[in-house]
Amino acid sequence: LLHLTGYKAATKEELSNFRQWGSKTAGHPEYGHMPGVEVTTGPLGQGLATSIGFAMAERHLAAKYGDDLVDHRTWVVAGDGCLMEGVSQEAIALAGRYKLNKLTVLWDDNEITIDGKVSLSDAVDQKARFKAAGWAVKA
Ligand SMILES: Cc1ncc(C[n+]2csc(CCOP(=O)(O)OP(=O)(O)O)c2C)c(N)n1
Ligand SMILES: [Mg+2]
Repeated sequence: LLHLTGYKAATKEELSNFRQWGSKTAGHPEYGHMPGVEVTTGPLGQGLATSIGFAMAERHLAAKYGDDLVDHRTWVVAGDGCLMEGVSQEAIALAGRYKLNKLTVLWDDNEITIDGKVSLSDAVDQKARFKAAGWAVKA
């Protein structure tokens, strides 16, 4: 995605070095090595929870300093595994409670995780979960 959205450091060469020692395309990227990687994560679900913190901070700063100074959106690309982690439920509920409508989660519903098909271990209706927490859901 960084390559496709024009980040110059995310070259094709770096993509073919995915998960190689010393490359900028680590399996678990860390903040400070590649432009566009904005947090160090690793544990599934933590990135989603952090994004809700980003969106809360945006609303807080806009309320304090005005929309003409602070007015941006927060975008998340979340995988099946991110949504399978318990921490995602708390984060989703909090975002719904505060109506963080400048936060958008794109769910990569590719039905696969590291273990194989998602259906091996999970049959949750993810869209219903978000709806239940007060989110606008588009399929
Ligand atoms: C809390 C936690 N448990 C386990 C892992 C190990 N792990 C890394 S990727 C992955 C599966 C990811 O699947 P998905 O989110 O659907 O991503 P996809 O492979 O479809 O891109 C797992 C279980 C992890 N990173 N964090
Ligand atoms: Mg997946």
